[in-house]
Amino acid sequence: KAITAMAKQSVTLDVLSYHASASIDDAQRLRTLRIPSSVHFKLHELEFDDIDLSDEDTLLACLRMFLDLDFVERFLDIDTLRIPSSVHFKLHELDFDDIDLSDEDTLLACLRMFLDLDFVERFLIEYGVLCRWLLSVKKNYRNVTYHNWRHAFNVAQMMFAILTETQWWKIFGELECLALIIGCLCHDLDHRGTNNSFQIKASSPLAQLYSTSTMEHHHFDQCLMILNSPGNQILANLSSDDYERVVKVLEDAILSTDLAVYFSKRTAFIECVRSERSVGSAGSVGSAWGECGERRGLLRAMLMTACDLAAITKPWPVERRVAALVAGEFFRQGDLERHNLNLTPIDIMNRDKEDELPAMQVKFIDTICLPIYEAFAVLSPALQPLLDRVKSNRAHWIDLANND
Ligand code: 5BB
Ligand code: ZN
Repeated sequence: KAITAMAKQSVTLDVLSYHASASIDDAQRLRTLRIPSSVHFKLHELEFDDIDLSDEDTLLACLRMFLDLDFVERFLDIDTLRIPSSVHFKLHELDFDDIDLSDEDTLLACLRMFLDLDFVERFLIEYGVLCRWLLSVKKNYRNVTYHNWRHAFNVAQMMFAILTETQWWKIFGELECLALIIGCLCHDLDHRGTNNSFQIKASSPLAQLYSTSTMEHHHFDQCLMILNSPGNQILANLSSDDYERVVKVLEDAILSTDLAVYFSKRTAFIECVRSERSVGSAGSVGSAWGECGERRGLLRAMLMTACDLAAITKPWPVERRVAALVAGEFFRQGDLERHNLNLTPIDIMNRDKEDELPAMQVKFIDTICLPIYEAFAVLSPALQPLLDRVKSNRAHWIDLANND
């Protein structure tokens, strides 16, 4: 018996001795390397040859496969990183551009917004939960050309900049500000790069579920789903009254990003702006906007649209770049309509009408953008630069429209 036991043990030891464990240092070094794309490594090619790859390359190529198959989360360590200041990220600036930020930077910048608006302390948000929630939100955006995580991040940054530069955060209070920032980050969750009318034409399951504001209802659903997921519950420590209030404001905010909702509220909003003149540059809570729940609701809805469309207020090189992304997504929907639905796409989604893009932007500015930024410039002098840049971009698009 004793001999059998000893034999067994030695077999076990023998087997174990063949397990080599990598050094922590090697793993740490691998972590710091940039992982080239699958195209760089030719990982998709059947006639792939490893001969030119170093051993380290083969490890990086394996990491690339895990990442591209969505098996791993790259940023699991963000809760251990130092968060640079809002000044470092230029988060207060209305002409902010995300182009030089890495994906990790965008996550850190979001953490910075939550910290600076005092949400973490005020609502007792567990830091690890906040980090996981942000990662989940980012992961639930798709790889479409415009309605992706970068768009959501830019919309949230614009909300942060407006709330802080106008001091309107004092009008809304922490609860509504929290709902607005969460709303911006979540407002296009799981966007497929196709609009509401496409869902209806394709009789997609989403259109069968929601006949109006189809995508926006879905974005809100996705938002609630993440907020309720284990380990992601950033609202867990709110009282049930506060929780319900945040979710209601959040629903309003996300549904307000439907252009149809914007048109239905705009007239009333502009009428309020005319009669009131000024929110008060210090955002005095005694003003009609602070005290009247209905007006505050209108202002929140218009803020969502102003932030959603803010690419049109950016310096010309940024606006030009983003407009190309919007056009790319529209054209892709047009292609889908042609090939999958056998329809002729409308001009804005028709690749053959690419030349008319500048004229379309002018129409977009005149009918949708100018009225809202004009009203905002009346409400706060701090927002005048938004209006000025819309006008200057309009002149650029007019130029392009005439030069062909
Ligand atoms: C906008 C409303 N849509 C239902 C039909 C098309 N119009 S549009 O004629 O004003 C128009 C807008 C036409 C072309 C456009 O882009 C061509 C590149 C745009 C446009 N839309 N241009 C932009 O720079 C941006 Br940003 C956008 C916004 C795209 C997202 C639409 C959802 C808005 C939710 C508030
Ligand atoms: Zn959007």
